[in-house]
Amino acid sequence: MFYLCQMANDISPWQDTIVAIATPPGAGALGIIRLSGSNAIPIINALFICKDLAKQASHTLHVGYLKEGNDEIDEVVVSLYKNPKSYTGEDVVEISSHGSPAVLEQIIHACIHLGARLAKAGEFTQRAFLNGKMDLTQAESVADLIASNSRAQQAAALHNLKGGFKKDLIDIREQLIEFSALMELELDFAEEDVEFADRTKFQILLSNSLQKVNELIQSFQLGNVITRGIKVAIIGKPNTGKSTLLNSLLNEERAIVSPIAGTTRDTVEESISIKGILFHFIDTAGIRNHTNDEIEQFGIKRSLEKIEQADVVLLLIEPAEQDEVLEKSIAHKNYLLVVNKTDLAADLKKKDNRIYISARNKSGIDTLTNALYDKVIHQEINTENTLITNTRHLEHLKKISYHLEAIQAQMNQALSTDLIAPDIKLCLQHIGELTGTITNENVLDYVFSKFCIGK
Ligand SMILES: Nc1nc2c(ncn2[C@@H]2O[C@H](COP(=O)(O)OP(=O)(O)OP(=O)(O)O)[C@@H](O)[C@H]2O)c(=O)[nH]1
Ligand SMILES: [Mg+2]
Repeated sequence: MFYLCQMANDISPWQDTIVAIATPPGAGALGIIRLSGSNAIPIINALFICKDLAKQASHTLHVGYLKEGNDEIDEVVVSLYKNPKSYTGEDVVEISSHGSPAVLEQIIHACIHLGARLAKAGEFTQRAFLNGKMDLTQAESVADLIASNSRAQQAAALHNLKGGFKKDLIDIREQLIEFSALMELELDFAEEDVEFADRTKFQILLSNSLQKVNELIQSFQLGNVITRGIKVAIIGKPNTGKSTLLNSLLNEERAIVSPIAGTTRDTVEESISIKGILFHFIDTAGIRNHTNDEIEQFGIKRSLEKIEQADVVLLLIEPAEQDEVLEKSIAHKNYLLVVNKTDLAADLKKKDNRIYISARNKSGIDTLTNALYDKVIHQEINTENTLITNTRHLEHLKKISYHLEAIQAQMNQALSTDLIAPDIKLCLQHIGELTGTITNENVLDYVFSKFCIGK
């Protein structure tokens, strides 16, 4: 056992062997433990009693028993991935055991006794990045994909995992390098007093890059909405059917409904996915001017706060009613006027810009959710394009855009090319920081701290 620890001390810090449970905490049908590093195979081999795993080919599965000393641990399946063809680029072993926390813990302890150490959050992916298996944008997308809880978020993360954003950055970088090459050419001839009158090629390269960068910056608006989800406050006077609407949207009896005005006291929040986007609905206490009930007053105060926090407000009214006071109070917000209880109004004269539903009978709910979606999503979501969802990316892109504009301004003033060089260098530096070719420990700590253990 000792020689394994000894070996671990002799190698560089990111080559020591790490181990972690890759499946979520709690009991499950299966649990997966992952090992990565130069001792991954010797460690599993010391525990696996059925065959010599060191002699097995990469990308093979092996069924057998794990045993530490005289203690049998479990019957498992071991997957072997030999470097460099593995997730991290190192030797990787995945142990699928029965998903008992006790079994998983025993395997982890056995691996640690044999010289492995517990992995830090994101350390497997960090190694994949450091070993050149992926660039930093792809590594970040792994965490995004794991955290995604809507179809749109998942699609945006998967696009980047497949290298979508990376490719955009490579294209921009290539254009800038071509631009620099043209510039150098001009500089080389400068002493000979040759004037490069035609700078159209420069302009095209520059405006293409700038357009692409600005498109990416603009995509953050949608990307951010997709990541955060959309907060929708359901408001109205007491008894208009707000809680009934929440229940209809969720298809379950989540909030208490009653004919007594002032039923909802505290806000109730639940999320649903509409066309792949997550909407967070907030059922609020009905708002009325005169109530002596102290708890109801608190509820009303909270409703008013929720209105301010919401991205969209649904104002519920009854068919025979206007609610000019409340409508005025939300005029500064993005809102929809919703007429509920249409089942009670026989010959209703429908007005434009209102949505008619019966929350109790679940009619008009699709029209409402479609209108809600259109209210916040103004463009077609195209999974072929990169969506910027990450503020680290946004900040670098804004700086690239700034320097590209500076270059453009200098070109327009026909300034000498050597004045432009520093801005190009800065653009390339920001691209390098995005992809991770230029990086430092702080950036890596920031990026990988967002991961879960075992990934
Ligand atoms: N006929 C009819 N009744 C409805 C409809 N929606 C809700 N109601 C009834 O209206 C009453 C009030 O509904 P709630 O959902 O509790 O109303 P609320 O707006 O949450 O009320 P507060 O929480 O008191 O502000 C209940 O008796 C519901 O069954 C509807 O579409 N049609
Ligand atoms: Mg209610």
